[in-house]
Amino acid sequence: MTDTPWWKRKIIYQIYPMSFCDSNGDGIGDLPGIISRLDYLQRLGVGALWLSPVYPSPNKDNGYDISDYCEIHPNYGTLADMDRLIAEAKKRDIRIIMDLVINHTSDRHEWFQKSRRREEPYTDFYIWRKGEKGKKPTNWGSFFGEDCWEYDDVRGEYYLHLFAKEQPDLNYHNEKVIAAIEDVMRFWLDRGVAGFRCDVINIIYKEAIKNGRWRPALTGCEYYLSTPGCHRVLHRLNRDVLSRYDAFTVGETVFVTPKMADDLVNPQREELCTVFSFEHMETDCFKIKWFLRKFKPDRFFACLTKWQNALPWNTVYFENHDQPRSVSRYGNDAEYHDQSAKALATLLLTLRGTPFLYEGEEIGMTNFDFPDMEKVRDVESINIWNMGKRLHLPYGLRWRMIKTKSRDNARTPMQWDDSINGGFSAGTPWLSVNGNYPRINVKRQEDDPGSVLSYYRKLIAFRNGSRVLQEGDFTELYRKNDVYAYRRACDGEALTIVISLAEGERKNPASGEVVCSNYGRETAPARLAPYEALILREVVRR
Ligand code: TEU
Ligand code: CA
Repeated sequence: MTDTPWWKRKIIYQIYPMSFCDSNGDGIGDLPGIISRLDYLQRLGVGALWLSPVYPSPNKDNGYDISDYCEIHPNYGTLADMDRLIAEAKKRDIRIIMDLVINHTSDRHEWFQKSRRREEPYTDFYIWRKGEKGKKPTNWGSFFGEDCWEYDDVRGEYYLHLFAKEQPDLNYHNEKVIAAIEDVMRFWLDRGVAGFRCDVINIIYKEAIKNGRWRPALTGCEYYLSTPGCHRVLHRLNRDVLSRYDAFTVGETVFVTPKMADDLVNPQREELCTVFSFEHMETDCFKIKWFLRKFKPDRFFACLTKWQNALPWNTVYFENHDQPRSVSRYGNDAEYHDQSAKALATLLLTLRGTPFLYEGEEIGMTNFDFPDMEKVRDVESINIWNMGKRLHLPYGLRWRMIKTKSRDNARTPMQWDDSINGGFSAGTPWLSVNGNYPRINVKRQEDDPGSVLSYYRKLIAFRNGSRVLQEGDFTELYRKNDVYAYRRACDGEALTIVISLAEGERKNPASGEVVCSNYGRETAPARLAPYEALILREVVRR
């Protein structure tokens, strides 16, 4: 037995509950639906499920606006369903990770309702400021393309919201807020969850915003990104709660540099276990996702190497509920759908770190096929669309932005089979199913040994039994344009991984005995085919 923690050995699968599986025909995925798919997930070989928020919420931001931290949204079921999910998953050796969204609550949360009426102890639970002479307290922007201060008539003050106006930010200068959040964490850990994915956790603590004394800022993030106060709060949550349950944490950390990330995960500091960095998600844009630029594999690979080298342990992910589908973004979802999905699978499962697989990625689900804004539901997309209109951006550009970057690309319902609505729901899905479901679905891929799904199963099974892939160190061997090769090694054993994201043939820079090939090869070729991926075994001589 090794003493390596489970989260370094296993793969984590993200479920977006609204879009995963609807058991009662109301068009919304739910907990009984997830339970009904546990056998599928076990067979896939994943070790934990991260559930995007399933708490009561007015769903202005699909659950990331929580109105009660210790209940289940009736759309998803009940606390009893949650207990059943935890127990049933456990039987299959699968852990459950909850989404902890504590930068903000919903404006419908009881804490906020009492805060606006100045009812103790909630008066200072949020960030309230007067603003001077009818001016907002600061000029910061919000993440969703609007102002970040909203005037509240009841209280006669502005409150800060870094996301939608229905998502007021909590005040971490207030000890009572920290204590209340600790109670929430204990509530779920006591029910048996294994840990938390911590939403935008590196921006929870805003340095003093003095009323009327603010200086204009570019975005405002200089006042709240990885502040010393944020580290203090995280250490506190770790010491008081997380460490006592040996809980796993992954922090979603926006705009994070390797140095900032290291400060959050360095075990000596006792804050978080891991973080999600964003830099490799910015290789097809100029810093802000809406400023599009062409995807270049070399930029992507260089970024992966940079992070692999910078941190002792990373998370590895190419998709989540906020990002476009990887096969459409980094692969070719038309001519080379299967090959590019498998090449990305190989990359995802062989880098050093905890791999996070997002629902549907394992069958190569693609970006949405909506013809216009009418079917788009995401608050961010709608805000950006309207902002683009105000700025007189041409229709074509605006639509291209939405089409390539809308979060709804990843939120279309899971494609289970070729029956109506892809087998997701017998009712009308809350968001349209992608029209390619008759071709791309679980059922069709299950029994096809050549499918993307079968490839994932095989590779996950291999990784689950491979100490080299789980724990081996990382060395970049080759990186040129669209070809990437690296070595993973430990205990005198080594694997070389070669990935091409090219549409044409390329020279193969590596050799060795073929362990895995997305072209079904038995020996390593001299030239790589389009989107070819290989895992090669070599013997390290000492
Ligand atoms: O996302 C944080 C975040 O930074 C997003 O603004 C992200 O940059 C954006 O979605 C990319 O388009 C988290 C959640 O993952 C997201 O779903 C929530 O909307 C957001 O926090 C607010 O809770
Ligand atoms: Ca339902």
